[in-house]
Amino acid sequence: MDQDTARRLYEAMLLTRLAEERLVKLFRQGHTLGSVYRSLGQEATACATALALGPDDVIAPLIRNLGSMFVRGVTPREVFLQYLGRATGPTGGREHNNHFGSVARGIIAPTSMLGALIPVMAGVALSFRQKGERRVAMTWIGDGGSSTGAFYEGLNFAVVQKLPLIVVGESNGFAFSTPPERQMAGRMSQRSQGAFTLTVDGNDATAVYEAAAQARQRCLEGKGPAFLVCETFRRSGHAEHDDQRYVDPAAVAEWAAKDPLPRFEAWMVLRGWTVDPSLAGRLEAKLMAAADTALEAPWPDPGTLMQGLHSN
Ligand SMILES: Cc1ncc(C[n+]2csc(CCOP(=O)(O)OP(=O)(O)O)c2C)c(N)n1
Ligand SMILES: [Mg+2]
Repeated sequence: MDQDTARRLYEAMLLTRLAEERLVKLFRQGHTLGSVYRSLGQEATACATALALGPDDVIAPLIRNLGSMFVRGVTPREVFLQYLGRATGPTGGREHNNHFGSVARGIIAPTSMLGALIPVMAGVALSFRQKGERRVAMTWIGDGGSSTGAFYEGLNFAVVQKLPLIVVGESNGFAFSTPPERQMAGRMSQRSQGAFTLTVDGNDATAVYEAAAQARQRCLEGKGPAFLVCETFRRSGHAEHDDQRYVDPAAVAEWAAKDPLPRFEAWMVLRGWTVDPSLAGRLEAKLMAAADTALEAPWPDPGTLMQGLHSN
C-alpha cells in the first residue's frame, strides 16, 4: 500500500467512526427516524475492502458498511439527510438509514433481506463478463447472513460460472444476540463452496486491504470469485436500541485493545507517514455542518408519497 492510499484509508475509517458517533447523538436527541447501526471496531472491513477496488467496480454494502459508501464518494450530508428522513435526502425521506444506492458511484442500494445481495451481485459480475468488461463486483455478509439460502445460491453460482465476485464475510461474534456457535456448524470460512478463500484479521486494515487487492486481481484474471473472511468484533449493540447486555464486557475490552484505527495509525507512523493532527477536527467540523444542514432541511411533502412506486 502506498502512502496516498494509506492516508485515504485512515481518513475513510476515521470519517466512518466520527459520522456514526454523530448519528448516535442525533438518535439520542430523537432526530433519526429509525435506529442507528454502527460499525464500531469494524471500520477496516468496510473501508479497506472498498478502497482496494477500481473506480469502475460495483459494490453492494450492508448496513454495517457505511464506510464503503464513504470510500465511493457518498457524503455525510447525504447520510444525515437520509437518517433524518428529509425531502432533499437520497430517497426523499422514504427510508431512514443507509439503504440508498448511487449508480454514478457504482453502489447498489443495501437491503434488509440478508443474503439477497449475493445473487444480485453474482448477476452484476455475470454482466461484466458477458460484456467483456474488466470489472469486479463486491458485497458483504455477516456470520448470521451467511446462514441464508441466498448466500449459498449466489456464491455457488459465482463459483460454477467463475464470476468476478468478492464476498466479504464479516465474522463479528454475533448475529443480533446469537453467537456463531449457536447457529452455524464450523467456521465461516468453511462456507466458501470452492471459492478462493482468505481469512484475515479484520481489525488489521493493511491485511484486509492486501487480501482484497489479491482477491480483485484473481477476479480480473478470470480465476473466479473470492470469499474474504474478516475476523472482527461488533463492539456496540446490534443497533442503538440494543444495550448488548448479553455480551461479555471483557470481550469488548479485549477487542477495543485491537481497535483498527490506532493500529493502522501505528503502522503508518512506523513508515514515517504521520497522520495530520488536524484531521479529526476538520472532519468533526464537516460533520457538524452536515448535521446542521440536515436538521434544517425540509420534510417530504405527503402528496409525493406515491411517487416512484410501480402500479398496475
Ligand atoms: C433474511 C433475513 N433474516 C433475518 C433478518 C433479521 N436480521 C436483521 S440483522 C440480523 C442479524 C445479522 O447478523 P449478521 O449477519 O451476523 O450481521 P451483523 O449484524 O453482525 O453485522 C437479523 C437476524 C434479516 N434482515 N434478513
Ligand atoms: Mg455478525
